[in-house]
Amino acid sequence: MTGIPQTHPRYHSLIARENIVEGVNKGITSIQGLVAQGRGECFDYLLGERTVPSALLAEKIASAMLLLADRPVISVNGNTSALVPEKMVELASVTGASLEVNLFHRTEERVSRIISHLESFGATRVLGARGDGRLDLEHARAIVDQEGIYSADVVLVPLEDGDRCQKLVEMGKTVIAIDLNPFSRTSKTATLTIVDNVDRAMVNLISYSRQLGICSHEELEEIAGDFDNAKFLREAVGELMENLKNQ
Ligand code: PTJ
Repeated sequence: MTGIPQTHPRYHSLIARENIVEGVNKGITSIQGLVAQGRGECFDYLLGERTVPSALLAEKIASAMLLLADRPVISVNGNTSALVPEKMVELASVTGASLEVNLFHRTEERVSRIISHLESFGATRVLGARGDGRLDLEHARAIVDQEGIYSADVVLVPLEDGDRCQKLVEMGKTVIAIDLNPFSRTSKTATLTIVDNVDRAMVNLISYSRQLGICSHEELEEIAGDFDNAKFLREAVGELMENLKNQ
């Protein structure tokens, strides 16, 4: 790992890069994951590398949705397991969600490495190795666990591909996406999209889930009840354009 001083103005971004590269070296992140991270970095730069107000509100709503769910699942891929392993384990614990490894570039070896990696951060049970359920898709993201994503009512999908997001929505599930690209098919298809860096989004989701943990069912329903995903996306694009104009 390259020694990055904490005083470096681009410290967080550079550490994320180091973590992704380390993920590839450990065999948990795909090589393609490096490209995906680069695209994310670009959108983050354009958004000013901050959580915009509409994303913060989406994070609050998403936390209420996870707390309200009967069978919430957090979908884990090679990028998120390198970037935010500890935070995903914590969010699962705070919300009572299951963690399930689901990969686009799936190999059984990578699934089992990611499971061990999450366990090293305190996860007690990570789904995804069984793969006894199928979504109607022609790529490996179709392979899911019956007791996990297949039967989930709410699925959190950070850094997703549009196909599976659409399929999960068609199956009647509530899909919460985290995607820095407000133009992506995933962002447009999800029930609720958080246009934020997964690293910042996870911190806010954990914090809101802790705060809202004391709320009644009715109070949570009020928070999660009324939103317009297209408006959140328009607001993210507006922030991006404003940022560009002010350069
Ligand atoms: O580990 P696997 O095999 O499941 O593969 C995972 C990747 C991410 C490689 C795969 O799902 C993929 O190719 O994803 P895409 O289609 O590149 O989509 C990833 C989306 O996440 C893009 O819209 C990026 O802008 C966005 N993104 C990338 N990095 C971040 C991000 N969003 C939030 N935080 C990030 N750090």
